[in-house]
Amino acid sequence: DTVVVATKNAGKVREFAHAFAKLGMEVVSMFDYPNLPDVVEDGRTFAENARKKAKTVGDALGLPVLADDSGLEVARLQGEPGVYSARYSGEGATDGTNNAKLLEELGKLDASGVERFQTLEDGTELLSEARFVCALALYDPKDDAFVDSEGFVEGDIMSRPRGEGGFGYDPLFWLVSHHRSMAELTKDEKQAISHRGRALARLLEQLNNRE
Ligand code: ITT
Repeated sequence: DTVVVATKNAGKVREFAHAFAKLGMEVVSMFDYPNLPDVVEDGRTFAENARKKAKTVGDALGLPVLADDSGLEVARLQGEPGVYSARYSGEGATDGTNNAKLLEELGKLDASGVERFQTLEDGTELLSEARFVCALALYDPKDDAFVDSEGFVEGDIMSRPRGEGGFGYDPLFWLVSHHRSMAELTKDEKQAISHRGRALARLLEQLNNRE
């Protein structure tokens, strides 16, 4: 069995491939369908954007499609970068430039005299509470119907990166529960607690309840 995931993000592809392999399913992504129309992600919410991506690709392929819209909401930045997480540092953004931008923005706050709220034993400072959000939409063009789900994980933004795993903002995302950054977790550990892992579990639950 094959699941089409409407994403061009290699980190997401790895995580979905890992999760679906446990269910005996393979993942194909937009890397396998390079000629599909680009999706304009102009929704105001993660859920809206996830539906948009799933529908655009699902209608183009005539197949059921799963889409993921996700991002980081930082408390002391009033929820930024939010739905703009992928492009936080502008055109040509990479994980590296986005992480640098995040530390720059939090650094501006510190300069205005706001105290950092915690320091780890290695000297890393925790700069703000934050959460990752993931909205999933499964779209079936046959009946023009969606199944939606959402997942969240709470953590703190670190003053410097730690770990080589995951992608995106993971090296700056501290998990009190694990006393490690998200990038220091194994794939299974990340799937068990992450916004994406939780959203996927809820989506599968809904699908199972329908049968
Ligand atoms: P697609 O739209 O092609 O799926 P994208 O990277 O543009 O890929 P989003 O618009 O959903 O996807 O942006 C999500 C961004 O949020 C992503 O680029 C990361 O910067 C961040 N992000 C999402 N999930 C993450 C995770 O598990 N760990 C770290 N950062 C994550």
